[in-house]
Amino acid sequence: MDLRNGLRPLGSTPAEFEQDLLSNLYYRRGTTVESASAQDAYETLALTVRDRLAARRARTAAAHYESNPRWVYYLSAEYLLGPQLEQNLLYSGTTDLAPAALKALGFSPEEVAALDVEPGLGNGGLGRLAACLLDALATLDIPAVGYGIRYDLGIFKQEFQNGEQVERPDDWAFQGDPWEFPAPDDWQTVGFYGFIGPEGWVPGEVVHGEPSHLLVPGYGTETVNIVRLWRARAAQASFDLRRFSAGQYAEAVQDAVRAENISKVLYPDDSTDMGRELRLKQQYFLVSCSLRDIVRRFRFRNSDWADFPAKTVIQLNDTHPTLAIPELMRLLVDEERLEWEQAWSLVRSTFAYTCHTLLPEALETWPVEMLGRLLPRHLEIIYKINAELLDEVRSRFPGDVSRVRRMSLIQEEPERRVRMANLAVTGTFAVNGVAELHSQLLTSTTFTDFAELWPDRFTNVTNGVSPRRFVRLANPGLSTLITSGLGSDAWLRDLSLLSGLAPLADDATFRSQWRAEKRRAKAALGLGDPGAMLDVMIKRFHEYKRQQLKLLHVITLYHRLRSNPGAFGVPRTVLFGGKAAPAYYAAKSIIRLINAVSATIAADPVSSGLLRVVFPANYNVTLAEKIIPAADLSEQISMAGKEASGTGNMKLALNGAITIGTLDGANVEIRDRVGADNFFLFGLDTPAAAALRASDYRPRSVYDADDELRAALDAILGGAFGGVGQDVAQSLLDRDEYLTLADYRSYVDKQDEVSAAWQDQEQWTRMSILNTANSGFFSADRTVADYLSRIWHATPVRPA
Ligand code: GFP
Repeated sequence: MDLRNGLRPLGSTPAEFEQDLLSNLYYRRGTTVESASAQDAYETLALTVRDRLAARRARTAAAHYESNPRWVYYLSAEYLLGPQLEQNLLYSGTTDLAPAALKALGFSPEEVAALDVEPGLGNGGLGRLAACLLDALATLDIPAVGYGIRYDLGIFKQEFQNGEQVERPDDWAFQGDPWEFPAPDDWQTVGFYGFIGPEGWVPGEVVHGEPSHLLVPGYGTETVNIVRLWRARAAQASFDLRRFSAGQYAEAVQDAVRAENISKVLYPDDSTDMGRELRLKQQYFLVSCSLRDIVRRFRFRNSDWADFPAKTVIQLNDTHPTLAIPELMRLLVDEERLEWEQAWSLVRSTFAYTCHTLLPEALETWPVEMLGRLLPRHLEIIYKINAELLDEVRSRFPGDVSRVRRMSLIQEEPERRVRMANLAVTGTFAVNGVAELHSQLLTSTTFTDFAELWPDRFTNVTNGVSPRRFVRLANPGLSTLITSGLGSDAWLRDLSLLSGLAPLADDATFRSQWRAEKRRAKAALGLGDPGAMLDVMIKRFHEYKRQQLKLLHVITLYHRLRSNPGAFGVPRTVLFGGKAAPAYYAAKSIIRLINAVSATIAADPVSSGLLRVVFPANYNVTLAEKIIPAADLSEQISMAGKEASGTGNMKLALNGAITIGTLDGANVEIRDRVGADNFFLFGLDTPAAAALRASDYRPRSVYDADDELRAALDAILGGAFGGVGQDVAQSLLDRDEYLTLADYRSYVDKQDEVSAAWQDQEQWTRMSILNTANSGFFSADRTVADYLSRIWHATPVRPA
């Protein structure tokens, strides 16, 4: 008996687990073994596993209450949490118990597991990074809460129709979500619109935020943290009974529908003003609910505002939650009645900001008109922050008018807009990029002026990934092999121990076991020939990431195959995975062209057994976990100076894929660690790419000078792939914004080296093992340790 919490400990024997499963089936699901559906079994299993974590959660919360620690709050518009069942089984130590208990009750564990739907509450790397950091925070016993939005519809489901991407709603929780704990008592009120009267801001619309939380267990420790997600609810008065009684059913609920639209979808289409305004509403909804919750938690435990920064650090995951800065000012000044100066000093000692991009167009700005209409008081506060900022700039750099203009929180031309990144830098004590190169480029390009004003504010924290999720769960076979090679599974909590695998690269038996694991993973993926090299490009579609470059290489291989099938050499399966933003037409054209090329190659008997292009639809965490273990070659081929970090590159290297890549993002650090001999480097580096972009670059002359490139582009233009993709080829010839043609020759030649290297399977396997052995640095645990020592300065609290 755990007396302090009055908890009956949950049993860990098969019989006890089975007993709990049965009682949950009866008492919580309200059904019986005879009449239970697979869904009943799934939900009951989830409850049984969740209970075990909830018991740990109770002990964690007790320890947190006792120590009143410094909290790390992570504010993020996105969380790509991945499937919950397999994770929670592993973290609760019930991976073996569960299937046995299910079978004993007559259920099929496979059928039950297939019902676990991943909450797709994010888009790409940024959302997945957030999930990896929460995992590492719990594993390191740091008191932390992740805050986000509980979107009804997550990232769309991607389907292909005639090769074109079609988006379908992702109603991920249509059956309810058994992992979630609703906490309706902690609801918050959020205002929008209205005016500023003598008493302050009077909102014109009021919405409720209702939280629920998911458990975030640490691995190999007792700690269980939470991620708290807000859902918008209409204030009760918004149902119009009078209209309903008059038969105006739609009108009766219209206010409620409008309120609840706020958390309806992740990334509403922002190609219209309405869509943009909805996004801004989402951002404010997230920060307002979360900050009120943070303030509530602080006040519950403390009485003096001066202690706020000592007890609180709030990390802004990109600019989406930047309104938290004026919102906290408003709460402190208008509601808590603090002086502006004291409030500003608290704000500036509490927030930190992570920037995830190098694309100027990805730095958010909002029209002053829209922000002022939606949040009039916040605009006032932003103006005041700006006035103080510009005074500081003027006194440090007298007479430098253009600097003042660049640094202002308000852009004047061509339209007055609020620059969220400038606000984020101004209102925080630390700003970090997500890889060494990225952080350097932030201070030397994106934020130069700010770095000159406040050099100490800028730092780097290189991204990392969860080894539990992306090695242990994704690749159980390889994990077992690693554990046997190292003699222990301690690497799952200290990934630097992987370096102990390096000597095994010279052990022929270990190498053949390693190869066998790759083949097994390929077979599990359902790819016909496990002997073919699996060449993988999995990531969001964006022109800077250059899926089009990979595609030009594929077409070149196909042309070589047609002209001389006998000399083709290495059989390859090229796999693409990823989604394009619904309104991003150029990226959608690339998707369509990939599918067309894939169909053409598949239909041509000459390619049989030698070249294949596969593009499974709806790339998500679930699919990533299947593809990554099987990959031989990892494509990280962005234009240098554009990819902030990349994290897929880390997941693939950790699973023994060898990278072909540019010197971009974290590729640079991966190459430094795995060694230049175990990495296929090509292309222009950042200064060379920038210089070429700044010069009179003519993609057409590159085309004229290279026969294979010309043949590839001519094939597209000439309609060789069902007449699809002419726009893609034309834009490369006319503009080539991301220097695809400039890097083509270097890339294709390097791919020839890749094929040559593949012929020596012993050597390839050696390289593969060394990639894993030397990638221990890329653990999210190390990332969190860096955040702790450079920014957060929070200390672990371990449950008793
Ligand atoms: C973004 C950046 C990536 C970076 C992640 C996480 O992800 O370079 O690795 O954030 O920091 F672009 P995406 O939106 O590209 O997926």
